Amino acid sequence: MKPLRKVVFSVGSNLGDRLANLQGAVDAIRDTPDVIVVDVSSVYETDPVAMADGSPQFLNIVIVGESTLEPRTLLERAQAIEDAFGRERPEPHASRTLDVDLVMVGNTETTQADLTLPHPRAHERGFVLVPWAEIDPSAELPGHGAIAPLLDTVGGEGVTKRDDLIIEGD
Ligand code: PH2
Ligand code: MG
Ligand code: MG
Repeated sequence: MKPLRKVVFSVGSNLGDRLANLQGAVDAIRDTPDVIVVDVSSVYETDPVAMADGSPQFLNIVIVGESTLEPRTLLERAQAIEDAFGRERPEPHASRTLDVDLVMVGNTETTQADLTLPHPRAHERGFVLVPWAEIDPSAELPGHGAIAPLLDTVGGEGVTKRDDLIIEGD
């Protein structure tokens, strides 16, 4: 039996129909064999971090699931979902229709050219920690410990819950 690992995705969009793009990502992750979606956060409107001045606001969510898939397979799936939603990659910090990032996969700690786990900046990003803490307050990020004190340090500034924007369930 392959191990069932916890997997956490951070999903963001700041181009096009942002809510539809997030909904599409949730649906596509739910449709992935050997991935179980356990919980999806509320939708948050977030100030762009480390992007060009004047970049549009993001919508962000966090998805917590379980999977027997290897981290690399999950990465490939995430990139295929981005591509399906018209993601273009003109430069690293360009605005994007859809960004699907792997935040953590079980206790995997790895640094490869195209895959670092846990995600190297998740622990310092309010747009990851706020939605994640909403659905999984006792979560721990491998190498960083509990997310609650990380969130206390980072704070929730620039991260606003949008109760009017609903991601549909299965
Ligand atoms: N993603 C980035 C860079 N900056 N800012 C916000 N608010 N939300 C994101 O998802 C985001 C970002 C790189 O992927
Ligand atoms: Mg990202
Ligand atoms: Mg990404």
